Amino acid sequence: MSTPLLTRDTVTPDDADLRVVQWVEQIAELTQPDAIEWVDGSTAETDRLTRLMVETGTLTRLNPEHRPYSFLARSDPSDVARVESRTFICSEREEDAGPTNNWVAPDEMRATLQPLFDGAMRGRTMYVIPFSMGPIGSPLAKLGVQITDSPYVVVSMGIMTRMGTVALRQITEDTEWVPAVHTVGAPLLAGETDVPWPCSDTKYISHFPETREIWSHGSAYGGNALLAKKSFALRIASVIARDEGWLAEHMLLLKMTSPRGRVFHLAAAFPSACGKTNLAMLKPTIPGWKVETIGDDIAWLRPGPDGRLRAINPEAGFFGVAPGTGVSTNATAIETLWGNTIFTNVALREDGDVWWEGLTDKAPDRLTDWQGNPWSPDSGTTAAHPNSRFTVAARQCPIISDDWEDPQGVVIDAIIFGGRRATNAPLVVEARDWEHGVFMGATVSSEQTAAAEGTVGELRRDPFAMLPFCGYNMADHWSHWLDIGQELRRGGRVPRIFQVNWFRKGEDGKFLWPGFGENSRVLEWILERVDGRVPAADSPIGWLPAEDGLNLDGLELKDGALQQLFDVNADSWLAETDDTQKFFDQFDGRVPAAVQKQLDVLRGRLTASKQ
Ligand code: TSX
Ligand code: MN
Repeated sequence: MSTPLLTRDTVTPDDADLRVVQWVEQIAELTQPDAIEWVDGSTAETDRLTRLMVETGTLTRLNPEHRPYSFLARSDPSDVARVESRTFICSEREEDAGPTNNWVAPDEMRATLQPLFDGAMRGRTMYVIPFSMGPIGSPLAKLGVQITDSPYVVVSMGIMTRMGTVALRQITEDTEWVPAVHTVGAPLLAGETDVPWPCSDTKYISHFPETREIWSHGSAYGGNALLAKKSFALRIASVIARDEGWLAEHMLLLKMTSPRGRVFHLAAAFPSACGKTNLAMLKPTIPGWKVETIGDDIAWLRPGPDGRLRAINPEAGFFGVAPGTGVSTNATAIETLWGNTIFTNVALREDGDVWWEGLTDKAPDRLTDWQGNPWSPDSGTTAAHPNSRFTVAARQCPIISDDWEDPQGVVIDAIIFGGRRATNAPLVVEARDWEHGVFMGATVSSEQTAAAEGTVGELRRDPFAMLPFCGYNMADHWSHWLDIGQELRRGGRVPRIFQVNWFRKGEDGKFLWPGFGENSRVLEWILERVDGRVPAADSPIGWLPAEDGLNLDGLELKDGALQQLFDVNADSWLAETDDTQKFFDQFDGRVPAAVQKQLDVLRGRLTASKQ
């Protein structure tokens, strides 16, 4: 049954692919772990690892009466988020990474990483995690193997992916699989005691798009460490997708059923802090409509044999931001988190349950904050870290769609791009055609919300919400989208593209649109456009809802709010087009002509509208 390798603790599965076994041996030789464990994905294994982490202080078991099979992890205060400044795309040529990525030549990065990984796992167990992104055996799924020395990463990957023996069995002689090596970068000397959250100040999240490898050092947090997610399913997958003719996108997926029983599927891209998970779990306020969740973060989309665009959620769980998630903003997420959940950097209640800002209006008494200190509302800090998270299986979502694991994917009827914009961007606008939609994707932006990220109010460009996640030149990504449009056109079934903005403000600085469940009205309009059931009004920026086109039954908007939500001010839009041109100029002539033409046409229409 077992073939010992390197150390006596090692149990290599008999049927493991030889290339995987050899790679594991090679990484073990480099990183020098005390033991190797092949992860099988069983419940017994999860139980053993969580118990181990409770002993070492990495996890606190929550009160099972309130939150069964759930844990709180407190990270090191220096390791609380993805670090974009330490994320690298190591393509042979700098221009293939493009101006929006950190680029280092592959040889140079290998030379940097070699001494860092040398002996990095001393005193620790090396875990081998085979995983599938997408339903096991789906033609749209892809395989990977992550090596890590963090049991927290193992248990998290077990929630976020299809992990273990089922995935390893998919890897045979001629299967493509992506190797990902992760270390917290904190080797233990003999006799040295461990800390609850080992990590290192030397952080590298490195991607080699040409050889399709991922190497991550120094962090155990989120996307820095759960390499199946942003590193594989977006950065490496976007490169594979470009080469194979499909799309790996930062999009939620949802199914929506009309009162007449017509079923639609939507894919939507939003920058961070726009409430993607909230939209994926929307509770419609309009009667008769139903929303079901397929995914909240990543979509892989591919023109199918019938010419229609099909999509899967490659993930198996949600790694969602906790603060702001409450019964009034996302009751479905709250239901999803009933148990079997890992919470990271939230606050601990006296009764052994969790809390974060926005879970309830009022903080409970005697909280312990995310750093383990006593906390009260007048502490002057937040109880939960603003980037604190829940990690939970998607199947626990009460409105998970029955087709969320369809191996063929779901047919996409409409694609939505959003942003957080106080001005200019209307509540909803439809693109004139695919090229115009690609332009909308290329110009996605959000206004800065926190001074720490830059000047408040300044536009942060986030094309396709992919700025930190595209594994190749962003302008080439737009060309690839144009190519996909060509292919869909040949099949005769092109999804319609829309832009939405829930965050427009009036002169009083207040939000004009109530958002949340009321966004179902906007989705209804989008789907009725897809169905050809409602007229639209032409405007310089695309198709807007015609007079009375948007269903506002039972909704009280302030006087003038509707007009302001759809106002197109030619002068401020023209100023924005100047900014867009500057943004395009960054790409040294790689912006596709069809996208530049969209900008020129937009300027022409805006200028004409002033006459
Ligand atoms: O997630 C949000 N959505 C999408 C919901 C499906 N948020 C939270 C964003 C931070 C992650 C929103 N915030 C949305 C929204 O549609 N809209 C707003 C702005 C807003 C906030 C509060 C109110 C209204 C708008 N409150 C009242 O009107 C009372
Ligand atoms: Mn995301």
